[in-house]
Amino acid sequence: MLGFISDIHLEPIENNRTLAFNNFLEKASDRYEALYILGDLFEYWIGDDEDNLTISNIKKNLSRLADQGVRLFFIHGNRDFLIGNKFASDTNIRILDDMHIINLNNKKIMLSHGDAFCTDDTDYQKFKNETRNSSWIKSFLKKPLDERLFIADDMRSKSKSANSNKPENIMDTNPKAIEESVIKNEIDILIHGHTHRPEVKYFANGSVKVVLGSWEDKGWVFEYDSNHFDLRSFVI
Ligand SMILES: [Mn+2]
Repeated sequence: MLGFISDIHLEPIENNRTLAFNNFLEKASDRYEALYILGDLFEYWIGDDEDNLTISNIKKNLSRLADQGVRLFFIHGNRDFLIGNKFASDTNIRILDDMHIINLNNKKIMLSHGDAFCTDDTDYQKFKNETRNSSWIKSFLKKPLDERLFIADDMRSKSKSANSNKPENIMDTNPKAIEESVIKNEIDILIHGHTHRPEVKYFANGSVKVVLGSWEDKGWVFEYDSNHFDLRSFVI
């Protein structure tokens, strides 16, 4: 069985989410042959050189899972888009591009964090463009850790106050953008996170959109194997 999760938003504190997620990883090899993490595993990521107890525990548990034979994949979220090659090699996770397509039992499954579909939020898309180019990333990663932490905190509080003034539907995915992508690529199942609005939606042509939930009061995982799928939630 394959497991798909996103939006765990781990912080450097021991809260329910960190406990529940470490617990999930400890048991994951019983259930999954592959685990796909579709972004925002961490609440923020300022570079692979940062270390704290949350990060080291997650790394340890991910690499143990890989040792147990579970294949691990990651797609960047908007919060942890700076996760890089060192994190990937420390944990044996493979980083995939956004909109990666997997072919499974004659089904095409497209994976995304989901923010690329939020095309109505033009301020956010502008910000994303500015921060996802190699020169911005290079100059950010050159700064000392404490300065990067300060910038990340500042970005988070600015985005929080900007988002509180935006109408809800602006921050949701644009249905047209989703449908176009599904139809153009002949996708059977699109799986994404980001919006924190979990749902399974069927399109007229039989394609399915799965939106993963964020780990707050509940944890969420989409489970898929050849003859069934299920968007599962569990109390944490
Ligand atoms: Mn997100």
